[in-house]
Amino acid sequence: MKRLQFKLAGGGLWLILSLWLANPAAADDLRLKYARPAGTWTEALPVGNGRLGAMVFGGVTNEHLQLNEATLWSGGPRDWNNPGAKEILPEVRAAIFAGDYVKAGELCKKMQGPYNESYQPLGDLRLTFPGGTNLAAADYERSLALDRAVATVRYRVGGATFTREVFSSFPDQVMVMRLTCDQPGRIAFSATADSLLHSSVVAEGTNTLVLRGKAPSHVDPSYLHSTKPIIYAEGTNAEGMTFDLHVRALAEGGTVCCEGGVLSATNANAVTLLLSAATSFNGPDKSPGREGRDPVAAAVRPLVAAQPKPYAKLLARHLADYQSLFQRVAFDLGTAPGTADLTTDERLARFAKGGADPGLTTLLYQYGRYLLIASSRPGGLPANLQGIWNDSMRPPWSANWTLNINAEMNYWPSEVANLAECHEPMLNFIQMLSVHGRQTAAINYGAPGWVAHHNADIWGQTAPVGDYGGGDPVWANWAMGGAWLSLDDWEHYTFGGDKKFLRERGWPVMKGAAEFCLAWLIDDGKGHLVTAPSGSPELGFTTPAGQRASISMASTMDMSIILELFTDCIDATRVLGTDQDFAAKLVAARAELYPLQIGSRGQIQEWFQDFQEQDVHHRHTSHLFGLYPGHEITAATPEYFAAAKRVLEIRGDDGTGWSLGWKINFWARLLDGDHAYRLVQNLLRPVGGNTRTSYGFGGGVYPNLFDAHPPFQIDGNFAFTAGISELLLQSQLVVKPDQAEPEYILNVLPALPQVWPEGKIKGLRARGGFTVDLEWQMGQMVATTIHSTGGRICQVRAGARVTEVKLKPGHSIILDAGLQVFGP
Ligand code: FUC
Repeated sequence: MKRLQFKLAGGGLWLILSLWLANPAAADDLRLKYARPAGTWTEALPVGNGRLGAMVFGGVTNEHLQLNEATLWSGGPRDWNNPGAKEILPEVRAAIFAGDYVKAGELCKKMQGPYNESYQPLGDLRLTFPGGTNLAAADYERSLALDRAVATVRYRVGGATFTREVFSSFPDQVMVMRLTCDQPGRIAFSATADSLLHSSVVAEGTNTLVLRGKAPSHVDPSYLHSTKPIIYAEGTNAEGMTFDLHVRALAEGGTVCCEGGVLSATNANAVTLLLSAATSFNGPDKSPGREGRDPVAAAVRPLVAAQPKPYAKLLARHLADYQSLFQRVAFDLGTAPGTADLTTDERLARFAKGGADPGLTTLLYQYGRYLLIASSRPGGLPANLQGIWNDSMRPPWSANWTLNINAEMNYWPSEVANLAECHEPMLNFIQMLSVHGRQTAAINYGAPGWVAHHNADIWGQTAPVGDYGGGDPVWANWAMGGAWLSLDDWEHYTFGGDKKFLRERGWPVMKGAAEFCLAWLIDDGKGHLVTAPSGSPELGFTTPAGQRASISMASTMDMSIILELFTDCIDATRVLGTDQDFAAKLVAARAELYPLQIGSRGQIQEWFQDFQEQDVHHRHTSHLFGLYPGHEITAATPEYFAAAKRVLEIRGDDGTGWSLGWKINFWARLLDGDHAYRLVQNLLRPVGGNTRTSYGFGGGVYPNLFDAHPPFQIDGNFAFTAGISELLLQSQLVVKPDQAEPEYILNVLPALPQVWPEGKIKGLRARGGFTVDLEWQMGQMVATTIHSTGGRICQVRAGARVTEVKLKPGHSIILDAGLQVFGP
């Protein structure tokens, strides 16, 4: 118990209250740990600072760090727009209105452009230690401390204990590996670096190894069967990103030398390795081969700055930075007896057999936050399909930003799980896409505003991919990428309440997306506005005539995204007091949008007609966009609410990793925590080493808790964290026509699963600039602490109880089980 002082709003009274203050979970609950070195990539442990990433294998005779730099991509800027598309568009629409959906799909292919480029691996650092393979190591442990963002390897050889610590520092922009032993003079290794990309290794001075290379000018997506998928442009001034990796050894005692491509240390007491890397990426509009920035200078700068800092200082700076983000949320569901001494893989196996382990849920929850901090930091790129971790030149789906669910999903936890700063890279990326997407809208469709389609890459691709006819329109021609992404700007505003952000950055992006949608919508001749062509990612249907097709009009996801966007835009104009004429257009159009339909099975229809889906268990559940992340389907619309539930019953509780993660969020919004928990169990299923691409079932987690689609895809990790948050706290805002200040509703413990009767979470964020701490016992809320940054009014709901709370900026209040102000 700790005594806390709270300033209560309203009366301006100071009350002294005794209450539980969430203690951060014990440090050991926040560790992934293993008794063996990683044998495979999905056993290795990820570290990252948003830009520099490593997978740490932790061997005894060899250490292997597989390395990434977030900006290292194939290709360069290019013209992906297709001026011929606008000639085809009327033909596509005519086919759709004639009911010839097969023909419409075929015609759509003519509106495509080139495929996007691929994220590339940087290289590998390999350390060989003396002693050979017969080295007998005891007490081996490999771990990742989520509260410190440090990967540690520790083992004993004879009487000597060796320790290796690895972290990636955001403040110093270097990766650091520290090798120590509790006996003097025992640190020795030889290190080499290599890359799958064209590269060479040189020594710089006596203590630095430099790997210098160049990326291909083009890499085909992994799913394309081509004879020459990887192309390098040869010659001076040729296209292709260049890169540098510098590895510098700083020894305490002993000697270090660098010769013949080998960096070695002998008889040292300790060695600190500093790793720095940079590419010639110079923004999405500059050729990285011809107008790139100098990667050498960019790699050397942080190295030189970090070198004089002692290891303890580098570590302290890293911890101060990382923990300022990570420690905002503490989460405790209790610990099951017998789990403390188990390794993470043992816990996964035990949980899969039905052994209770609430700590595994909190571990995976915090891992999602860890991974977002490690892969998405201000000034950098947003987390791609694999965050920043990738060891392949043809990673699954190019490790790009897939906009029909995956890229957005990556940012679902960012606001609610108190990492709004980590949302920044995505918000910047969206702004960049909005510029490129304006050209695509104009050139491809003759439309105002901006559009993005299914895939984006570092070059800001916004047009339909498919190499002018090779892509299936069910994904390639989906045109709602920009509209969906724009909702992130609104979400960022609703959580933080930053009107300046909304006015200067969010609103222009949202407005541009809405302008495109207004132009893209057409009259169906029956009193409704529809999108056409329109598909439902990435599922086809059978037409009434028995044909297989995928393109028609007004699929539910299109209409729900547009409804959400228009509503958010209308609200934004009220909040900002701007663009009243535009708002009036949106109000008028919104009233005519083709509405949700309930089909013959009592389900929300996926398409404008009650077509039969080609796969009833398909991983995408796009027609429930209005349930989550949208706000169209709530308990206040009981028929839709029931019909949404019916969709999930038909789709079932299996799926790929991200599909399972989405379903946790759906069931949370359906206020059914127990059903959501079934998905939690499925998502925690160990998939072992299975990395074979599956488009159907079998999602789960790898030994390192990376989400398995399979293969590895990080969105499921992020959806998990978002979904668990959503089970514990939901919030809405209501913007009334005549009020600039929205009203906020906080729903505490809306969908608590029965398996978590007791628990506490500190630091969740709610819309309106609130931060909320919750404690519950016997399945009932016992204390809710609400902190307000912006000083707003909110309505707090716990089951049937409702109360209104008025808080001044910076003030807090504690409510008891009856939602009464907790007082002495
Ligand atoms: C979409 C999904 C796949 C995968 C890929 C990255 O194409 O349908 O399942 O997640 O994106």
